[in-house]
Amino acid sequence: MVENFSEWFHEILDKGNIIDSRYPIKGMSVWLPYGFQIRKYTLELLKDLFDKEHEEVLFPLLVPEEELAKEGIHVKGFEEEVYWVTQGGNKELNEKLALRPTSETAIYPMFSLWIRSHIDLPMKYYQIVNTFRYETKHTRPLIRVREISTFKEAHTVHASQAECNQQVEDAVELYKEFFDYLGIPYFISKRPEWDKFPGADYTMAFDTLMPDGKTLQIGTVHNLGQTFAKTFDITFENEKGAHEYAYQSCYGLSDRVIATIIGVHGDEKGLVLPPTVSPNHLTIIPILFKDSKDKVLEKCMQIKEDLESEGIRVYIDDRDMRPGKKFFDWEVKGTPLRLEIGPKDLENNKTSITRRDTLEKTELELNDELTEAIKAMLMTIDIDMSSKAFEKLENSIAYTENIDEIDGLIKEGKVVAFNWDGKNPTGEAIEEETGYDILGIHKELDDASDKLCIYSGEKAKYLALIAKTY
Ligand code: PR8
Repeated sequence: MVENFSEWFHEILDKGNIIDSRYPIKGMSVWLPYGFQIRKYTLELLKDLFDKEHEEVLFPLLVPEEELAKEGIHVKGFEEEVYWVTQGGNKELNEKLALRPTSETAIYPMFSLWIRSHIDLPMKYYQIVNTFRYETKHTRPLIRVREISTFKEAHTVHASQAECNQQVEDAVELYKEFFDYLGIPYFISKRPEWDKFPGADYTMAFDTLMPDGKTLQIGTVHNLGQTFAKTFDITFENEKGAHEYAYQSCYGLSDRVIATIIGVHGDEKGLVLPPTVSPNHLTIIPILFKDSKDKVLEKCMQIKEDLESEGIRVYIDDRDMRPGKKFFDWEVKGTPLRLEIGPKDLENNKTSITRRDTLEKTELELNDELTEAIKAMLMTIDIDMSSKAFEKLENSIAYTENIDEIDGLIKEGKVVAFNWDGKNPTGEAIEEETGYDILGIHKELDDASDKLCIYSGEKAKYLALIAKTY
């Protein structure tokens, strides 16, 4: 799998019934039923987190050229990636309309109309929409797409810089919680100046490590300061009656979340889904013979009902196919638990259950304790999958004080931590010399630290990370 992650990934998307990327527009794919369910459960998790403090809204897909062009740095960052609508039927439009690459320029003119007083603040909205980016880098299903079909974007407005800074920290915590539910490990770093979101004061990014040793940016939180408020005239009357520009943050996740669930947890047999987002927690495979079929199916139904009453998602696979083929199919689809039950099991009052993550098979008694035993197994799977993934990520960090070692370490699949003076020219020179990307600042170094920058030899301010990135 590591040798050819890309091939493995495409095969899983197909065999796992996740998406079909043969749609005849580059960078755009079709969600298939099983994939759509994983997407649905992932969204439910995120919405539960968002709904505690945010409100959901829905903005139009099209943005007038005039609005998109307003924020100079922002538009510069996206100009090469915008799809334009220029015609309505046969008629040329008076004004070009952009397919949103992200929604700042759609949302903020409306914020300007809605926000009047400090009483209206903070305002915390989110939407789950598709966005379009004409990516020029090599496109890959879910990872780098031109239609981001599941863009989860939050936009907040605040009355003070301090509150806005706090929101950025809270959003980082919210994303941590989200990724923790999925057992997806991450590095959090403050992106270097040259890699921050166009128009932001600074960007905090989540990256994970994919099996091919490349890091993938899986979420970003941007502190926008007052830049957009000044451009879009988002002002409010403060408690003293004076008018001030508001402070803003925004943060986003994409289809990459699903790519990461697949990549981080999968193995050579296929998907390994965390119970939190698996369409079925348990798949029952009845071993059916003519004379005992009804009895076995009746038992399966009873187990299903018992488990469902406890919130466990159960699917009985009674398709007319060999059990071996079904085992294989559910291994590819990554169902966390597979339970087999046939006439002999009924006689012995036993059943066997297999964990997808470890492939371990256990015998369980068919009694009143079955539901509890399965619940406990699901919890264990959740914890084990997460610790395994986090451990792998932690072990992937290597530290060096010698710039010449970076290439070798990254080729071994490592993410490299190094000391940096924090200066832009030094950072850019390090990227140039090594050919890799600086993820950003991982930790600030203590003032008393005597560490020196790996490139300039001057006093280092930060421990930074560098990696081969997607
Ligand atoms: C914003 N505005 O837009 P961001 N394919 C898949 N995933 C992608 C792609 C792509 N082509 N491009 C970006 N992502 C802000 C925040 C509203 C919300 C993913 O931020 O441009 C990346 O994981 O940083 C990225 O972190 C996230 O979307 C948000 O995009």
